[in-house]
Amino acid sequence: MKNNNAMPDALRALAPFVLLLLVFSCKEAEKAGREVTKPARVVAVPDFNADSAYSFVQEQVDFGPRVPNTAAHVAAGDRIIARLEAYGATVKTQAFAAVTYDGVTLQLRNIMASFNPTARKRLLLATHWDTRPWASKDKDDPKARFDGANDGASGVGVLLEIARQLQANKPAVGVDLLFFDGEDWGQENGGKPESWCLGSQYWAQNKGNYAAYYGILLDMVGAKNARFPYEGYSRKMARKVLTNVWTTASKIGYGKYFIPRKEGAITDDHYYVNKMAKIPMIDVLHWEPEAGYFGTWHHTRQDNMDIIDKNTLKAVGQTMLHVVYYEEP
Ligand code: AHN
Ligand code: ZN
Repeated sequence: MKNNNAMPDALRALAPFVLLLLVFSCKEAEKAGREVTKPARVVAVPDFNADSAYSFVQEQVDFGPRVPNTAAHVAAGDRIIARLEAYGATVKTQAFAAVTYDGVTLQLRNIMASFNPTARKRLLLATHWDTRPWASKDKDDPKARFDGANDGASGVGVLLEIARQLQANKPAVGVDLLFFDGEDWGQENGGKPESWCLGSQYWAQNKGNYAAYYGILLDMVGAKNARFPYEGYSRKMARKVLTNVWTTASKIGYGKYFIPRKEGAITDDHYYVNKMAKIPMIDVLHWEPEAGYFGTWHHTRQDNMDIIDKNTLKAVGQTMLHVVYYEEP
């Protein structure tokens, strides 16, 4: 019979032994505790552009303080919506009125941008976009307006740059970016915690059938030498999310920012998303206990572009992209 097989007869005779040897070495590897089954999943993660994020922070600040019921607030909100639409998101605006602890009725808007809107498994990234109406911790002028470059604009800048990246590279999961309004008109010094976070409280009670696998809140994520600890509610209500984000940050070289230190609980937008909307959400929150919880610039006129550092924006933004693109559908 003519041999039309590419494999020479001698090799063919050896084949069963080669197979045996393979099976044997796999068994040996297994015994030795080596991984023989699943190779590590490798995913291409887009490069977060900190210059771009910085320009979005600057753009928000340039509108002036985004204090509810002012023209700057309306214009800055319109710009967020316009950018999200330009990046191909499905944008929904939730307009509502809310009364502050000191009796002012505010016209507010929560803004939600959906990417990959038909995907069942969804991640929710959030921040607040309003500015506190007074620099209440400013020694010289506690009634003054202030820029809110970190407190407000930094989270907006990071999320808008993430939006730009989401348009360029479709992620495996759905991603929703949520911009809360009315976070910062709250009562300081042991006042009512519910006086803060008016936008997230409204959203959590009026979100319809919206659901997400988990969420991450960004609050004051642009200051030089920022440190983000394990915030108390995040630990209690979304521990697995916290572990995933902090492990990811340290794996890609940002462990200096995302520090493994337990700190107390802060009533922030994530609290209402956890409690009322039942979505596990952590808070990536700037913390400086030596400076009295938040930084010395917090709720003062020092919260301006001078304290914003592109390295911090990069650390936060790149960690978020890594978490998003590594999530399996
Ligand atoms: C409290 O101070 C209790 N919550 C508000 C957190 C905050 C204010 N984040 C930014 N500004
Ligand atoms: Zn604030």
